[in-house]
Amino acid sequence: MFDTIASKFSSLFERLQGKSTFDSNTLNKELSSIQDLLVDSDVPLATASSFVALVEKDLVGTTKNKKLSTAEAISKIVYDRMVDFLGGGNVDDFSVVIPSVIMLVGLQGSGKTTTAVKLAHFINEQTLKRGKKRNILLASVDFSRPAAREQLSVLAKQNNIDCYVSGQTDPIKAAKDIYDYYKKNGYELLIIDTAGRLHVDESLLNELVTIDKLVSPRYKFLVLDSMIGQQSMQVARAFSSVAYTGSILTKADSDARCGVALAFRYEMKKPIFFLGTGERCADFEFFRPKRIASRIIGMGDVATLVERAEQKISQQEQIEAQKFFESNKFSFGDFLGQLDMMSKLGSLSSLARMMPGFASLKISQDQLDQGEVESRKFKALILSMTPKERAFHSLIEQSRKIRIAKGAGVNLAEVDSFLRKFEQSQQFAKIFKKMGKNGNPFGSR
Ligand SMILES: Nc1nc2c(ncn2[C@@H]2O[C@H](COP(=O)(O)OP(=O)(O)OP(=O)(O)O)[C@@H](O)[C@H]2O)c(=O)[nH]1
Ligand SMILES: [Mg+2]
Repeated sequence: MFDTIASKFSSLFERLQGKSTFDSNTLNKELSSIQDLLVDSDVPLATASSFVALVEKDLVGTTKNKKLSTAEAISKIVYDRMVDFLGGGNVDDFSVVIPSVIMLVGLQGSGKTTTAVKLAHFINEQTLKRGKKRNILLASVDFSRPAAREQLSVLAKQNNIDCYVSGQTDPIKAAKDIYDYYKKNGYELLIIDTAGRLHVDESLLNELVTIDKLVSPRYKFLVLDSMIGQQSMQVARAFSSVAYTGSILTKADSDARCGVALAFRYEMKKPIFFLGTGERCADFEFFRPKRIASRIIGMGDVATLVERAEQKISQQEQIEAQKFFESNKFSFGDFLGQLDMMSKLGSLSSLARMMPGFASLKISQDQLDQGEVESRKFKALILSMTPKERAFHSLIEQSRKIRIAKGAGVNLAEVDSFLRKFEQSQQFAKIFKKMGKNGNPFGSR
């Protein structure tokens, strides 16, 4: 997510590091490279130049008032302005009012149907955390494709969410029928999926406005595909007649540039509520300007990583993980546990991208994929060991290595290399332990 721009910002900040002052020529050059990299990331020129003008203005005040070097000031100001452009630092998470109708609108293929189910699932998960349950109904008024309504009901069923398929034959009658069904059956929330078009046209907008009047949605979300780049602003403006509440950005997991996020918020002055980050139902998160700004400028997103860990890893597992790092005698069994825990958090590449400084390391997708393959191989190797071998790896002599290699479907050299890497990681554990005691892995200096 935002990989390209993150690595460009990282290179820019690296280049500036250590410089305490700039002559006006250099400064202008650096500011215009910020503008260029924004435009390359699909930010409309007008938005990018407003951004840079504000950075320049802030720079004068900050270097005068605070004891920051120009380079430090630029990275801080770029971050602060980015947060501001994305909606500000104190945006509250969306909290749905009950009862409500939520309507999703957007272009064909933008992700409305998938998002309808993701949103229902997300609200369910959030409510469950508070020990409650929400009664949610999904329904579609998309008559443009024969399989559209079927698609929603299949996805809803897979995720145990109620879905009503109206027997009516046109979107307007169906909307009325769906609304009556929602009311009669005491649902707390109705999420309506609508039809899309390749381009916004009058007939679609008229249809949406009529449905809007019939079902009185409290929230109308414009579902925007992050990949459509500069075209997104035309779409956002064209849908204005539906008076939508804000937007949901989808496909942010693709090599999405940040253009849509920055331009939408700045130009439309409406909030972005959520981010779709993958095809799975759980790939959905709140849009939080501070975290997104960190990702865009290559500072990582540890807050989201911690949140994910809290949601997906039990407290007991977290205590075990702590022990793992503190012990210098961890076994293959512990290692297996760590691999399982990592996979609960997401793919290696999605985790790596949230680490601060990742963008500046310039690790390629191929290298990350290779890491993913390696960790699967490690898992197969450990699973081919007996419990005794997992606890005492010094037992693993030649004949055992041959058996383990066969069991894991790898060659002998790979077993040797794995054992060597494991021993190295035990050395790391010693360093971590020391770090825990001294606060510095290299001892006191
Ligand atoms: N990678 C990724 N794919 C997504 C995301 N959201 C949706 N998709 C995919 O995008 C494609 C289109 O999604 P739909 O939900 O069918 O889009 P739609 O807006 O309902 O499309 P129409 O009904 O044709 O108007 C599907 O293959 C989805 O799996 C996302 O956040 N990330
Ligand atoms: Mg659809």
